[in-house]
Amino acid sequence: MNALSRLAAFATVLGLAFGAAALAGAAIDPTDEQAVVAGAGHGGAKDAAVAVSGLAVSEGGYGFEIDRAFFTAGEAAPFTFRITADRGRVLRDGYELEQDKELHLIVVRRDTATFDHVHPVKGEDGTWSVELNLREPGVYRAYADFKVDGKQRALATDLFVPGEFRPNRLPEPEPTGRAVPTAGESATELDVTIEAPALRAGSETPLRFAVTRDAQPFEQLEPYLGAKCHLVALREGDLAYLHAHPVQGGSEHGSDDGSTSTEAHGNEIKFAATFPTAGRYRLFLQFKTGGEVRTVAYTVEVAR
Ligand SMILES: [Cu+2]
Repeated sequence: MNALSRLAAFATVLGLAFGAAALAGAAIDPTDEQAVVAGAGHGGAKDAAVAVSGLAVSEGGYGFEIDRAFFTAGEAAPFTFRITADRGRVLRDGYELEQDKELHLIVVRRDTATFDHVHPVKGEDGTWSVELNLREPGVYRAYADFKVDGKQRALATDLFVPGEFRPNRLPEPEPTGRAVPTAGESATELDVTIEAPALRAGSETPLRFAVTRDAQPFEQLEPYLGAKCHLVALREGDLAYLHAHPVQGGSEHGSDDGSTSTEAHGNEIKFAATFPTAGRYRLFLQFKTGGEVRTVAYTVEVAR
């Protein structure tokens, strides 16, 4: 772990919280290793209820209406859907940008063996469309992650790919993962080590990731979705959803926004995470290098 502490890198500090655990107005010192999200209502109160999201197709007056739930394994096909608001009115406007996008679509097979993160295009009538290619048979969870009225929401539904489903077991926790290119083949093998000491339910904990190539710090990280990286965590059992919200220290004062000068080139990525309950979670970290998005997956264990 000394290697980690030696990495002199400014890092984008992000807050990770389930749905309603708003991070607005958070104050972060990006140079503080113990940086936590202040003013977010956690206050170190372990028993504070943390709302979860990603469990419902309709919530808080908003709905996720899909045009198809069945796909053929390995065949790219259009996926269209709408977000509805009060009394079924299709929501066309009012989406707030979150990590540079009005809506993020995450599709994960229910055993968490696959992970896709795409950005559908919105038509004038409010219909979102994107091409999906679900490669293997199984049941998938699709999350529409968007922000309206200042509140982050993740509505979710199941998608089905007929065929012989061979579910994978959730991998055991491992500190280092291989960063796999999302598309195409890359000759550069990158490893990403997670340092997540003493994760406890309901308490905010720093998570640190360090990117290396051949055991040397790898610093050629490019901005991805307006931040240094993107992180999603799913709870084992019900696939409740956490989406990382970048919390960029001092940006209001014109200092580091995580995407300029030397600050963007450190090989370390930091988050502050609050997991609502004890148990295992699957984390999907994404970052960009050489114009290519890479995904690393981890299993973490959260104690009571
Ligand atoms: Cu996205």
